[in-house]
Amino acid sequence: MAALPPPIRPKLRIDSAELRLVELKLRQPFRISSGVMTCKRFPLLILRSDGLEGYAEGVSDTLPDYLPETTVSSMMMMRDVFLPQMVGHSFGSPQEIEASTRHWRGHEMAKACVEMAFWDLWAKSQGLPLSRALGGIRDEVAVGVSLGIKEMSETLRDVEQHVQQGYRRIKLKVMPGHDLRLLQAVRDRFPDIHLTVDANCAYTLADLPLLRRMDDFALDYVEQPLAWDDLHDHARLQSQMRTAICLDECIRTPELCRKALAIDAGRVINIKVGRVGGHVNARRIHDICLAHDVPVWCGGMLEAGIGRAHNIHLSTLEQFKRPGDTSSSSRYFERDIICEPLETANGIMPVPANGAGIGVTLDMDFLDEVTVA
Ligand code: OSB
Ligand code: MG
Repeated sequence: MAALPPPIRPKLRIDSAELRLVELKLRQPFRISSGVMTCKRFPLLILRSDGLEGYAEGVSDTLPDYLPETTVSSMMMMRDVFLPQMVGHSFGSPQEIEASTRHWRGHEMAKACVEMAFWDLWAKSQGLPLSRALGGIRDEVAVGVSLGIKEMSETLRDVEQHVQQGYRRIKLKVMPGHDLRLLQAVRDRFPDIHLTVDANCAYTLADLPLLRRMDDFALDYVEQPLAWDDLHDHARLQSQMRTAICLDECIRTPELCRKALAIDAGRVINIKVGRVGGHVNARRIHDICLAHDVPVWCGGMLEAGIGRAHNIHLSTLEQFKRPGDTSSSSRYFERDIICEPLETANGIMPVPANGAGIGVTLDMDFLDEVTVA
C-alpha cells in the first residue's frame, strides 16, 4: 500500500506542562465597585513541544468578585482536568484544543489559559506572529486606560495625566455614590475626551433614573452596569438609554454574545480572551459582532506581560474598533515577568514581535523570584 502523504501541518505533541502561581505587587491599589486589588496573583502556564515553549496567563482573581472562577479553582481545573488530557497527546490546531474542553461546563478562565498557551506554541511552530495566526490586520493597536476608584481630586489628576500621555480613551470606574458628580467634574474640565464608565455590576434596574442621567455626559458607552449574569435586565436598560451599553462580565461564551445581540442587551462588546475560554471563542465573538456591525474592544485584567501580549495580538483583528485596555505595563508593575517593554507612545501600542508567537520572552530569573508555588 502506498504511504500516505505527510500532513501539511504536522500535529504538535505536548511534551510537558509547567504551571506556576505568580505574585506581582501592583504599583498602586486598583479599586473597582466589587473589590480592591493590591497585588496580582495569577497562574502562569508553560507548554513544551519539541524544543518550543508556549506561554499564557490566567485572568482569575484570588476572590470571586469579578466572575465565579478564582485563581485556586482555575489552577485546580488545569492541573486535574485540562492538562492531563493534553500532556502526552498531539493536537493539529488550537481549534482541536478548544474542542477538547468544550463539553466541560464553565471554567472559561482555565480553558482560556491552556488554549492560549497552545496558540503561542502553535504560532511558533508555524513561524508566525500570533496576530497573523489569528487573522489580525494591524501592527499596532490604539489603547485607553481604565482608572480605578479614588478620591475625586485624585481621579481628576489621573485623568489629566493620562490625557496628557495621549491615551485614546479614558474609562472611569464608577459605583453608587461615585458616579454623576464625578462625571460632571470630569466633563467640566475635559469636555471633548473619549470617555466611558465601567460599573462592574454595581447597579440594578431600581437605579434607572440615575443611569439615564448618564446620557448627559456624551459617554461612548456604559460598561456592565447590571448583574454579571443578567442579559434580560441589560436589554430593558438599553431600551431606556441613549448611550450604548457595553457588556463585559455577561459575555463568557459566543452563545451568550449571540443572545445578547439578539435582544439588544448591549451595543458594544468588551472581549477579554481570558474570560471567554480562549482565542477561538474570542474570534467567534468578534465574528458575531462583525456580522451585527457591533464594535468590540479588548478588555484587560491587569495582566502581566504574557497576558498583555496575548491581548495586544488579539486586538489586531478587524472589528476591534475602539481603544482597548492594553496600556503600558509600567503603569501596573515596577518590573514585569518578560524581557521586552510593553509601552505605549501617544496611545499606540506596537504589537510585540521578538520572534514568532506572542513575541515576548520570559525573564526567568525574575519569574523565579515572584513564583509563589
Ligand atoms: O471590568 O474591565 C474590568 C480589572 C480587573 C477586573 C475587571 C476589570 C478591570 C479593568 C482593568 O478595568 C483593565 C486593565 O487595565 O487591565
Ligand atoms: Mg469591565
